Amino acid sequence: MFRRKFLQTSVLSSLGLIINKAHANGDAPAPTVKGSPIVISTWGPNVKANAEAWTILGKGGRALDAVEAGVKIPEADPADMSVGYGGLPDRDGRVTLDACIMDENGNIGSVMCLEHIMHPISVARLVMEKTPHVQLVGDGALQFALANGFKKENLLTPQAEKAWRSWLKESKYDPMIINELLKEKTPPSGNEPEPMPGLMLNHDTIGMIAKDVYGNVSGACTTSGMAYKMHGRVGDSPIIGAGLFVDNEVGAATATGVGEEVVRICGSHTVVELMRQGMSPELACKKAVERMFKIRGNKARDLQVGFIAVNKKGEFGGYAIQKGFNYAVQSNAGVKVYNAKSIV
Ligand code: SD4
Repeated sequence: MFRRKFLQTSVLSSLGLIINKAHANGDAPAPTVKGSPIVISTWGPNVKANAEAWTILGKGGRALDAVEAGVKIPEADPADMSVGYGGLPDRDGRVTLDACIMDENGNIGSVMCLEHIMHPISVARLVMEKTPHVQLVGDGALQFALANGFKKENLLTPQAEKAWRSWLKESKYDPMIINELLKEKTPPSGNEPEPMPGLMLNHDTIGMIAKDVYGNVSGACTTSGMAYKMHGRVGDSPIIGAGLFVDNEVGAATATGVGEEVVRICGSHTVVELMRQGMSPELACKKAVERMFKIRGNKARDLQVGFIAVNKKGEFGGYAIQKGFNYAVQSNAGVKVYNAKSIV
C-alpha cells in the first residue's frame, strides 16, 4: 500500500516538476477543448481542408478517415501550387508528389516521388492497409496505384507550367524562392490570417493532425515538395518521424518548410517525444526549432520550417523559424487561424 502510494506521489510530483519547468521557459499553456474532436493543419488557407475533415470528426468518425478526406481538398485544388494537382514541378517539369499517413495503432504508409496520381494520400493509405510494406517510391508507387484503380492524370496545370518556364530562364534553385504566382494566392474570406511574407510562400505543404471523439490521434501529410527540386528529390513530408509522427499515448506532430532540415532532426518524432516528457505542444515545437539552430547555426536563420502539434488532451501549438507561419484549427469551439511564434 505504502509503496504504491509513494510511487504514485513521486510520479505525480515529477510530472508536476516537468510541467512547471515547461512553463518557466515562457510557454503559455495552449487552449484546451476537452472531450471535443479537434483537427489542426499547417497554413491558414487549410481551414477548407479542416472543414472537410470536420464533416467526419464532428459526426464521431475516425481521425484517420478525417485526415485522409481533409488533405484531399488541397490535393485536388489546382490553385494550391504546393500540393497535388497544380503543384509546382521539379526542375525537369515533372510534378512528383510525396505523402504519408499514420494511425492510432502505429500503422503507417507512404509514397514518394509519385507522378500522375491526384491523391497520393489515398495511395499511401493503401500501402498501409494492403501491402506488407510501409513505403513505395516512383514507378513502383505508380504501378501500385494504377493496379488499385487510380487514374493516370496530367497534374501539371498551365499556371504551374508557366511558372516553371519562367524559372527555367535562370534555373536557380532556392528553397526560399519568392514565387510571383504564389504571392497572388489569397486566403479564404472570413478567416484571414496575417499576410504571409513572400519569402514563405514556397512552403505550403499540408500536414494535418486530428484527435477524434474516442481520443484517438492520426495524421496525414502531402506535398509536391520544393518547387524546381532535382528529379527524385524527397523531403520530409512522406517520411514518418520527419514530416509526421503520431503516438496515441502522447499526441501527434507534423512539419512544413525546408524538408532537408526537418529530416536532419527527425522533426515530428522529436516534437512528440518532447511532449511525452511533459512539454506543451508549443514548447515541444519550439525546442525542435532550437535544435535545428544548435546543429545548423546561422544556416537555419534564412530558411523556414514550421511545426504543429496536438496532445491527447487536445492542447495544440506551433512554432517556426521565421515569422509568417500560421496554422488552422477546428474543434467544437469553432474555426480559427493562429499565427505561430518564431525564433527569428
Ligand atoms: C518538402 N516540406 O518537400 C516540404 C516542402 C514544403 O510546401 O513544406 N512545401 O521539403
